[in-house]
Amino acid sequence: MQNPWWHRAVVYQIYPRSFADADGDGMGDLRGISAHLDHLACLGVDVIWLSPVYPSPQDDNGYDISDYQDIDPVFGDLAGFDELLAGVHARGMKLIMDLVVNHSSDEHPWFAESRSSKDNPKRDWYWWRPARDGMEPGAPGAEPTNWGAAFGGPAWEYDPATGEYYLHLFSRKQPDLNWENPEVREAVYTMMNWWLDRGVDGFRMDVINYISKDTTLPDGPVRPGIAYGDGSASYMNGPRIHEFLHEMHERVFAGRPQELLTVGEMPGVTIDEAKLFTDPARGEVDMVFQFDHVWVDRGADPWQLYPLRLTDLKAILGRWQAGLADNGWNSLYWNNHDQPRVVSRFGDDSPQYRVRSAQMLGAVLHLHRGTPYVYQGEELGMTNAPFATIADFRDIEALGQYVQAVDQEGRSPEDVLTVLRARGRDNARTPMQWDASPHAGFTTGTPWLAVNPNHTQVNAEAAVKDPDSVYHFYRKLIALRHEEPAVVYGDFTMLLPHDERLYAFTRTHGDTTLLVIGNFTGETVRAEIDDAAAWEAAELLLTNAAAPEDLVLQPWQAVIYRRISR
Ligand code: TEU
Repeated sequence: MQNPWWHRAVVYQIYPRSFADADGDGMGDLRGISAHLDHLACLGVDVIWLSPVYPSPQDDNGYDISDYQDIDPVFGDLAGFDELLAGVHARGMKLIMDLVVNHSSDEHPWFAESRSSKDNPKRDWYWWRPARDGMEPGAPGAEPTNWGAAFGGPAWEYDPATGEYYLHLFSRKQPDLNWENPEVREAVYTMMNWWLDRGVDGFRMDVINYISKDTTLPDGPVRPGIAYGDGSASYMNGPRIHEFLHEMHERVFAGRPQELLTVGEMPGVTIDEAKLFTDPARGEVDMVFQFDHVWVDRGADPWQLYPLRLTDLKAILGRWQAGLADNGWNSLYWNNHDQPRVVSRFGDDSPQYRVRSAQMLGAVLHLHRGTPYVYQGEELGMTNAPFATIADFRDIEALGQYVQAVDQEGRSPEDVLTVLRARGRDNARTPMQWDASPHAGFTTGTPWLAVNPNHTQVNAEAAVKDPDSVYHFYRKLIALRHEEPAVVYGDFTMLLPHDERLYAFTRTHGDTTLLVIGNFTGETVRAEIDDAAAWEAAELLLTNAAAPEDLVLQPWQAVIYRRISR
């Protein structure tokens, strides 16, 4: 277990609904993915993570699963899945599935049984509770706790059939599974083993640090201006979380001969917790997705935009690098299907600097220690979308939060829209831009979410032809990780922690040291670092503009130097 293969790997996330539509219904599908595997093989990624493709009412775009062991007809069928898996393996890549087991769909047969009566054997597979003491079931405010749900409204839904409430931390169509019940855990492990036996190479585990809850379910604190309490202290990294993940590891992963990958998505995970989750000796998960750096520009008021402070971003990522330096492992990401596009968020998506700032952001991320994740379209420098009104959004989170903020909390629709435009998840979900044709080569039909009009400029066909594109720069970053051990194993040292303009660090492995500097501004900036002269004379491995003189970086330039000491 000294140096697992995934230390050297780069993962590419596909959001199937928005990747490629082979049958013209306006939604991506498995055959569409199969047709584009060479795009990924040429990029050089090692692993594909597939967001959910299971049967689902699609309330939360597939994160509400009604059958864990099949494929939604919208995406294809199991035969098409096996074909895709074979195509991935034939190209020397691996494929990991999304595991969504904090909750199921309310249309899953388990939940149908559970809600059918109080004495159904599966009643206890979900979190059922009576109304608050002394209150009329179903009356306003009678919910068992004051918690709000992630997508607006209360976290409890009243079910008149049995007069009780069920817990849903996300939408009312995503009831939380009760992991206290050993039958639930058993059913999940059986399902996971079924997929591994089919040949998949691991799992990305959705909000997996929410599965253990404080069973007393206390009320949470209420922030000013917010309609509901925050229950997260009762379910983020709950009391039995390490026990459950270790049990899962034993029952599913331990002793399998394949090279597998597990990554736990963990909003609110701390460095100390992550050390435990990713300590190989504990047998829990290989790595976690932490959220600190994507919450860097959030503040006290959820409906206000806070600008990026580069010093904060560096402090956060620097702490994670240091925290997992000796044991455990980081995952590295700017983007996924829940985050706005990074070039619009931390870079400059204007025509002048879009390509260069996207490349700089890629260089800074990929040169950290950890396993980088590329989200579809990031390798093209895809940008946020020009949403005009709330009617342009499709995401249940955007729509639900809009209603709560405007109708219940009295926010101005314009303020809420301003934040949704900048931060909304649909920014990541506009269709993949393959070419300059009317729907960007994504579909011959009507796309479920409008294609970004900039696809006439920003698309894969153009990027692959242009040696200076974001695509080819990402290809070089990925190749560099595969070739240079210092990228994988080098010790990380942050430089210039107080500088608001430059992100600079070194990576040292044996006698090799890499220097990485990214200019996070539209101005030329000189890097004031120790032994600048020596670095100036060192080998420039990669940059996205002319080689600097005197370490003066052009707007949004990134440089990666290498020195070998003898
Ligand atoms: O997301 C978990 C999560 O915490 C989200 O609430 C996310 O942080 C937020 O939407 C950002 O604005 C996972 C999935 O990635 C997401 O797509 C699902 O909607 C969610 O779980 C429920 O399954």
